[in-house]
Amino acid sequence: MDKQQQLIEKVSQAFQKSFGQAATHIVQAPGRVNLIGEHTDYNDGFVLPCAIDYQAVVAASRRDDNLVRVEAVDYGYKVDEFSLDDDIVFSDHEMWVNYVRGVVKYLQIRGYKFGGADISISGNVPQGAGLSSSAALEVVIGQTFKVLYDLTISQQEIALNGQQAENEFVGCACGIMDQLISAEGEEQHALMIDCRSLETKAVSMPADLSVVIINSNKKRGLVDSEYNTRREQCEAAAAHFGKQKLRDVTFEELMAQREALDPVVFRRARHVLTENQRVLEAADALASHDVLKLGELMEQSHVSMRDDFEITAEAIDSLVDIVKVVIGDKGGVRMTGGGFGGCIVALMPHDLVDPVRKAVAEQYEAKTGLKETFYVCKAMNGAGHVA
Ligand code: GAF
Repeated sequence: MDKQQQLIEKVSQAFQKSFGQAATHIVQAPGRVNLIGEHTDYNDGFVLPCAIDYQAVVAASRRDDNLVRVEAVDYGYKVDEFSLDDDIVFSDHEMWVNYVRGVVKYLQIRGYKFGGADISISGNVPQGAGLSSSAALEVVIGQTFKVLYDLTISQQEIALNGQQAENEFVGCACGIMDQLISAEGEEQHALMIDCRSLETKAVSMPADLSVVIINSNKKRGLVDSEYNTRREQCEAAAAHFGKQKLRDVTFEELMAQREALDPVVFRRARHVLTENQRVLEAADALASHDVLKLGELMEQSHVSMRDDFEITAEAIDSLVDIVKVVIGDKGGVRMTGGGFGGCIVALMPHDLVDPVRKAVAEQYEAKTGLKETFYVCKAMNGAGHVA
């Protein structure tokens, strides 16, 4: 039984047991890995993520009343219950319920009309690893109400609604990348997303390359505060040029103002502007199967995150170095996600997966005292109705 099938079995059985009948709908939303384009989304820039075959899966049925009952299979089958007729409020006790409540609340605020639901949810997106388990949860809940009540909501609006829930209800100032790729991903493709227009371009993933994700298992401390500080520094850089977003500042303009800018703010802006350019080039390199170029761009991206944006960590840098030695110029490797720990992503020919696995197993723990987790992924479809 594959991973998705196992999740479907799990939520179907839990639903049957808790709600006394079979669920009418099974819905999934994936996590994501970002190939390149970090901290560019909230600067209205470009990103190149793909949805992965680790996902949140829901079993659900409509109810005749306005109650929403949500069972978290992975949190000891705890149930959250709220009414659509009441003000939906933040819970200080259980964090997971806020992603659900927030999504439902903003669907209502956006004017969608729907009734209650019974929902069992489970997932296998590693949590706190920078692979967007929260976005998968937000998107799967939006998608569930869409299919249960035939809502005329687009995939893009499901993503925007999830982001709004995270920004305004949960209180994390994330950009749109994670929710959008979870809602709109395409099998065997990465999506180049223009985070200003929200236009996407599917870029085929070369069939001869494996997508490897390695979790450093370095705890991501201070993520929210550091993330917000980076956002503020980017906004300060844009404001220096009288602009709202760094997307509207050219590299030449930035370089001309180097002395006038605070040196840290300058480096943050340099990361964002050069990273945007790398995303555009990486999308072309991926499409034309120019692995050498892709590898160079991923390496430059990592260096820029390490030195200019300062969001990597020693453990992450050493993981990247170990992998780079094995894959040489046959692929690419970099940290992926928000940073300060979490995962690296590597693209490599299939026959290098085992040598990379072996090198990391032999060297990473010895160097850092941490034990990695290794995933070989496939690019998969975004949120949808499974059965
Ligand atoms: C996190 C955020 F949620 C995204 O919006 C994005 O900014 C990313 O960090 C960094 O690229 O995943």
